Amino acid sequence: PKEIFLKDYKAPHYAFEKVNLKFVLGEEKTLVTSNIRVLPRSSDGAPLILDGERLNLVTLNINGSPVPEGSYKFNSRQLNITSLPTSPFDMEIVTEIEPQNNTSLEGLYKSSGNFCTQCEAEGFRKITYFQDRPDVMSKFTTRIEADKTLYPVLLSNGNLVDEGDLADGKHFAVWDDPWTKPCYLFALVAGQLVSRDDSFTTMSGRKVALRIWTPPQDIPKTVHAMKSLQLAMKWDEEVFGLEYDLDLFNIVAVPDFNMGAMENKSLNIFNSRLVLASPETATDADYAAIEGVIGHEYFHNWTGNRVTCRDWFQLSLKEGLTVFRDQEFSSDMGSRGVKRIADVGRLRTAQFSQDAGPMAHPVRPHSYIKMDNFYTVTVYEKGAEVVRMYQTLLGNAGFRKGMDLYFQRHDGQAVTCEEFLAAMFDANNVKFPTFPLWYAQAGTPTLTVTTSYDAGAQTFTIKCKQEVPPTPGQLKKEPMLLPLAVGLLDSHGHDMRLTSVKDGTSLHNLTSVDGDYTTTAVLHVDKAEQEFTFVNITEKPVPSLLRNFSAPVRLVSDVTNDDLFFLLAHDSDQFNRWEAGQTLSRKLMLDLISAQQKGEDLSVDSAFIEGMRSTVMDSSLDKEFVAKCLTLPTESEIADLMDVADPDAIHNVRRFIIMEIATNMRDVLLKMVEANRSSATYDPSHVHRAQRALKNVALGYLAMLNEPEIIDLAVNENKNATNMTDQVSALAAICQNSGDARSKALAEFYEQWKDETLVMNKWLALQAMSNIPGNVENVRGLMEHPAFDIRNPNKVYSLIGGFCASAVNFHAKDGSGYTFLADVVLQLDKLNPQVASRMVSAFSRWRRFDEGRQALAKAQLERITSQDGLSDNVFEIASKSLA
Ligand code: HT7
Ligand code: ZN
Repeated sequence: PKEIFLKDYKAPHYAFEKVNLKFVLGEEKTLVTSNIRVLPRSSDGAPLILDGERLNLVTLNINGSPVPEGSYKFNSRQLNITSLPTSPFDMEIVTEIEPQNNTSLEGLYKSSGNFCTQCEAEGFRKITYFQDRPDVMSKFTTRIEADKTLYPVLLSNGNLVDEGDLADGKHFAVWDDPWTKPCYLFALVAGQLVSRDDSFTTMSGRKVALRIWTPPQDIPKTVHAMKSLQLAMKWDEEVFGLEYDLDLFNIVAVPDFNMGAMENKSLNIFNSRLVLASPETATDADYAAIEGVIGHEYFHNWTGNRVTCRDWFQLSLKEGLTVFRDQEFSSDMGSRGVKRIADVGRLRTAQFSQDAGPMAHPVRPHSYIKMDNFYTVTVYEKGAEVVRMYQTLLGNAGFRKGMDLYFQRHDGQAVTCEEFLAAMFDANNVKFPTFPLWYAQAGTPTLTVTTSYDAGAQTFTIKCKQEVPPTPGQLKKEPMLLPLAVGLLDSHGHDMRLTSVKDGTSLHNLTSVDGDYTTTAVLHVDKAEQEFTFVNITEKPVPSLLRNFSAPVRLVSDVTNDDLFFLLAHDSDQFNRWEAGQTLSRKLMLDLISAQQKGEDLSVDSAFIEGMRSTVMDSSLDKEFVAKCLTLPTESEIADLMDVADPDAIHNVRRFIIMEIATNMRDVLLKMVEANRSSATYDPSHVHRAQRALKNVALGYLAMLNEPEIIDLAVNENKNATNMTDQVSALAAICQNSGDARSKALAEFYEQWKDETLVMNKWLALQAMSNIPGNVENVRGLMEHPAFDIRNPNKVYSLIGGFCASAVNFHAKDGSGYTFLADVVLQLDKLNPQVASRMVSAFSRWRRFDEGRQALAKAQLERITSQDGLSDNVFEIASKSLA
């Protein structure tokens, strides 16, 4: 397979000014006619190279005449046309495709009988020959012809400009998109769909029609999605001054979709799981995800569509920025502190681990084999952290100035990350020379902080050491500017006033935005070693470091356990208050793991339990925040901190601590269950969601004790649940232990929900993630169950992805988990390489385990790479994992 490098980027020789597409949709063949107005960008007569895969070329004309045979050639990937005019010309290409046989779910394909498209990143080349790259931006008009009974609804980008009936029971529609766009934003949908219709009046008074399309039976489940869309449109106007730019915005929900959703211009296509929700079938987490992703795709209209990427290496330009925007949107709609905790949790569990493994890559990768493999937590989540750092460094108003300048300079263009950075810095008149390294250097920096107080001088000094670890292909790294937000707590737990800080020889005054004193200082750490001294500090403070997780680093500090308990009780920064508890938990878990490995008895310090108890009892705290504080770090977060990951020991210790908490706080936890039951009618608002979160963590902890009385309680919670959040949480609590109650609850749940495919995915995931020994056989069995379908990505993510998330069974010592995953990957690769490659990624951390497991995992990876006809997608991940 061919590797593509950022350094080789060259602008295209030809511009495509206007593209007229005609689709004649059929059951056997679909005919695609593409008429393109081509503008040569130089007079050098360079060949025009068009991308195309799995296409049957029918005709190729230039200015109305067939291109002679000697003037073009093609292979399975490209069509190369020579002897072209040097002035503007018209090119017509007719191709034939078979969407009904397209199981890769990219290009034009069928989902539940309806036609739909997915073109990002490089799917348009499966529809017709084209310069399939984001820096070729054109105006598109699309005519769709299809059988009227089978496909009554015909949609594409832009405005509907014509429609009507044709002979033989067919009809047509013509859509015109007035905005230029790259072909990855093209979309087409045809099928039996109905819409929920509503509207939004923009800040300049334009009425925009909003439509959410689903099969008829799902329409009642689109209320929340519509509300989320309206909130997102309003939020973008209020926070960024960005208004929607067409009179119609469509969303279509499809059941078969490789990722979450796609921001095609004015015709977003969504995985059904991120649109459809009712209290009975969707959890609070589903409701939150829908709000976030509806926002995310809508926000792309400006960050991604109006200003797009020059090439796919710049993906984070749109994705990092848009994730940041959706995180801010969700924070404003709910609890800012809890949202930050959830986002950092994901970053630390998934991205830090990617950054420490064989697939580590910078936010802007230097090379790829298959671009689909770079839609990663690094590009998305770490990319969002990079955007957040601009905001932390420049302040909210400075960040907004930068965004305004970015749109002023680049509306309608395809640009690079440098251009975003330049807009941010120019708008604020700053230069931070080491900041661009965040785009180029992979690996999570370690920031080591030591502190000292000088009572005589009344100064408090913070010494920082920054190291960026080596990653594949990048052995030496430079220090990069990272904002370190710091607060200092006095002995009462109050924030001290911070007036000035010395950085080397210069003294900086610290003020808040309104010129008053501040209680959080943002230190600019940009050297390998650096010292900052706060002056006028009248007593020894407890430092609160890296407030709100101000930079994506691993923080190592000399803060003591006593300091951590103090911060857990008092820090005004909600994130750091939670983080203090997590740091204590991480230390405890690592200590107990090493005790267990030495065969020693395990015990949990009473101070830890008391810290938990006082957090839970503090009625001034948000209940969702308390639920987060009660939740221990994930097994994979702990595995990452160990020299040799020991999945059994980690699991046993985590379970042991939960049982200790449940034993010692039994009464408190029972009270929490009693006091936080849902009312009969579901209320998705924050207060009610928070109650459910707390109740369900408590129930899960209690059920771990496996006492008959508590299992009865969980069984009742399951039976009497008035919403899916409570029902599935109670089911999960019961399923932690094997036995009759578990089998019965699973069987009843299946009977109740077998006709709701999205609920069935929860049922599959719950069983797949089980830590019950030997679960691999159950999962193999479930692959044959009617609730499973290997062609549906959601089902694969639930069952196979769920299985890989259970470290105990996936990493079973006998290698059964590894063999199972390799079997599935090879089967899946023939159908859907994108999904297969996401699954094979579960192997990528195999070197973190003991020698026995390493040998078993390596053997399976070798079995995969030696397979004939393996896709480039799976090859890239598997071979990089082995390298
Ligand atoms: N921009 C979208 C990316 C996407 C995608 C990429 C590869 C393969 C399939 C895909 N479906 C959607 C989604 C987003 O980040 O907004
Ligand atoms: Zn996106």
